[in-house]
Amino acid sequence: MTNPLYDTLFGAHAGKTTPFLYLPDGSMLTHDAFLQMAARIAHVLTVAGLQPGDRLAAQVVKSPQALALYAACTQAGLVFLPLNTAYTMDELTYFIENSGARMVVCDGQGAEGLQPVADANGAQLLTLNADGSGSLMDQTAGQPDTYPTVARSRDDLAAFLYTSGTTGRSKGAMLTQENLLSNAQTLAEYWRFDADDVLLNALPIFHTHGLFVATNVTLVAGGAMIFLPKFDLDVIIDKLPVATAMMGVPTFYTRLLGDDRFGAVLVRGMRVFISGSAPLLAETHVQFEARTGHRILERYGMTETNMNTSNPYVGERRAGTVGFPLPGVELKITDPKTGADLPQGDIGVMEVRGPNVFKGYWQMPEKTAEELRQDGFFITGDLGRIDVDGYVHIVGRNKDLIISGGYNIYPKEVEEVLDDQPGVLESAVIGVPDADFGEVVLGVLVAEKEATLNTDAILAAVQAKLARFKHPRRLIVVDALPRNTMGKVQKNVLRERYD
Ligand code: MCA
Ligand code: AMP
Repeated sequence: MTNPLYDTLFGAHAGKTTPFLYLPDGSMLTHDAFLQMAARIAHVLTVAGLQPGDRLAAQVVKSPQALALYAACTQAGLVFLPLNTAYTMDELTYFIENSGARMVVCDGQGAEGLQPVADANGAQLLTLNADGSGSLMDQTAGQPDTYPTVARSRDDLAAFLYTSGTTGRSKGAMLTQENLLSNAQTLAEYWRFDADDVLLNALPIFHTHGLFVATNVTLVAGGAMIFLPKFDLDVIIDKLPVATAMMGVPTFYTRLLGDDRFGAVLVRGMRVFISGSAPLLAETHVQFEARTGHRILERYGMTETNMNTSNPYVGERRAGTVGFPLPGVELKITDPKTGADLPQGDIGVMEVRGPNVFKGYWQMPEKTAEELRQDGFFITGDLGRIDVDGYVHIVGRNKDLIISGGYNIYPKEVEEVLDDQPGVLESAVIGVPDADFGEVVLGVLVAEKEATLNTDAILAAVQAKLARFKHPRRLIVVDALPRNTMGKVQKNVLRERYD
């Protein structure tokens, strides 16, 4: 194979007039029409002078064209860097600078703001709007609808995904062709995907879940997707009867359960519902089965590793667990302090090794060394245990992380912005339970002596800096933060207090 990822996901479907994308307006795009669109985009990128290995940063609304941009990057040997559409200019500036992207593709509305950032970094800028218009697609006019696929090896980089950390700035997780391909093939087989599947995909395609799990698995199997720009309950209810599979974060499933129209009749044609990115409450699992007769299949993954474990397709899908390590993936539980292996049943840090584990963080060798051991085990920072039957249970986190509606928020990043505001002495950011998002962000502030804090002004300042999903839903001013004898802020005490 000249380009394993492209050849398997995309090239294998050349010439097929089978459905690939069912779109909200009722239209359908075949595999072949999609590949032709991708080839034309690949020509535009090549004409622009991009070379294999160059990074292309894309902050675009989910659309067939946006997905074809991913296919085009794969075919042209470029490293695809998708970015959350909620990111602010501050956040984007960092990602573009840090990645050394040579091309930025963004919505027309954001172009004016991003052009100077692109210029300052020597990157070109093209636009792609939600409706598929913009300078990128304008330039595809007249381009050939086939493209000579650029040769790549399994070890070459295919994508960068930025992930925040408990300290410092976001890190670019470098994912190889092998990481993405091996995982997609394993999952397609494990979850029994085939060419007859129609996957309801309402997830964003700028993160692992919607792109490297939902989309890649469908592509490996040669199936189709109902490709929705976002989770809209009415649209999902309308489309469920023609789908065979769905993937979502727990919020998708709790929202469905909150609607009386949702029940067994609607999902008669469904084969499997898969959940991940955040803990699915055992209660949701039980309610879902009672309502539909389906047991949700929960799996566990990370940006750095793609998917690590999954409940079985055949066999018991155990509520409150994330199932077994996937074929080819090793998972062990270690002592958080010493790194030593712990006996079966003990709680410790989960470490994983396999072809799915990333290559390291872009230009951050120290951070890579802290989390990726020499022997190939990646320290996930999730706390878990393995029960007597081999099921993995995630029991908590050894990292300060909030997961809200499937999006990760590192408190440190929000605290840094809060601490910078006038009159703020210090802050602590925690996640508090929320019926819809699982957790939402809460900020606790301490004022400097004699200062009176204007929480509205502080929230407005946060807005300019951070994506909406990271904003505290509430700010509380206290006299002092609870600390232990070592002086460390006791976030557990705050969580109990504001539960
Ligand atoms: C939207 N808002 C949020 C979130 N989403 N706030 C906190 N957390 C969120 N996740 C904001 C909106 O901007 C809006 O702000 C307000 O909350 C209400 O929005 P709403 O209309 O209810 O939200 P929505 O547009 O319906 O979106 C909710 C959603 C969406 C459908 C749950 O967030 C979503 O698709 N999440 C999936 C994320 C995902 O794919 N994660 C996978 C990462 P305002 O007040 O201004 O109106 S990959 C991963 O984690 C690993 C690898 C894995 O294992 O998969
Ligand atoms: P990210 O770094 O955005 O890819 O998020 C990865 C994190 O999401 C993991 O380290 C876990 O903490 C969490 N996660 C993913 N899937 C699950 C799951 N099924 N149950 C609990 N947590 C999960």
